[in-house]
Amino acid sequence: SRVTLSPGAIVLRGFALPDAEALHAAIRAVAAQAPLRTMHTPGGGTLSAAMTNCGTLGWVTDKAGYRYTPQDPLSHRPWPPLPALFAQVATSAAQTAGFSGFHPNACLINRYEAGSRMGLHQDKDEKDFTQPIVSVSLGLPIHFLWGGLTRSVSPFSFLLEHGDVVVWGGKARLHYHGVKPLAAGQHPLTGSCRFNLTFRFVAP
Ligand code: MD3
Ligand code: FE
Repeated sequence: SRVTLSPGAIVLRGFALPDAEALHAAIRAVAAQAPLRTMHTPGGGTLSAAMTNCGTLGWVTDKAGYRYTPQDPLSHRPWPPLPALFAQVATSAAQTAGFSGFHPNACLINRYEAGSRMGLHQDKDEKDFTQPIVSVSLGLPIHFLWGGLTRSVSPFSFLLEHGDVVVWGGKARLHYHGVKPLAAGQHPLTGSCRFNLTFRFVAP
């Protein structure tokens, strides 16, 4: 099904289900080259989701701040290339949601374990906000929080499940969002975790 969450935010329920096993295998292959790791915020906090990247640019945070880098700071090597399947799924989801010509160059992989969460934030490190963001959920379900263009708008919660893809463009691109702590569980494909793939076009 194709549901509009708010103008510009289109939920494609189950869109990635046919590719879920292959996507999971590709995540493992990327993580074998660029391990999932815990990152730190400039303020001294620690993110509870483990992260890695593929594509020409990867999102990182540490004492120096949030940014996109061409190299993995752990290995000083380029991030692994975007698997062909990742690009296909992201481009076809964007097209289905009405955004043709989306060609992401960055994919952030988030791994949530029981208790991992992500506080309300905006994605604004990309510089180019004309392109949508595509997110793919795999594994355990999580309650996603969808706010407004300012922090003062109370978010509402929405369940994101295995195989769901959401395309966030236009007005939705700069909305505050986050996820509630992951509830413990077991998923046949991913075990005790949830993976989220976030595809972006980041201006070089
Ligand atoms: C709405 N990730 O990595 S996915 C992130 O579940 C992030 O891992 C969450 O927020 C996760 O930045 C949420 C859905 C999502 C991703 C990016 C967005 C929603 C978005 C960008 C703009 C608006
Ligand atoms: Fe985000």
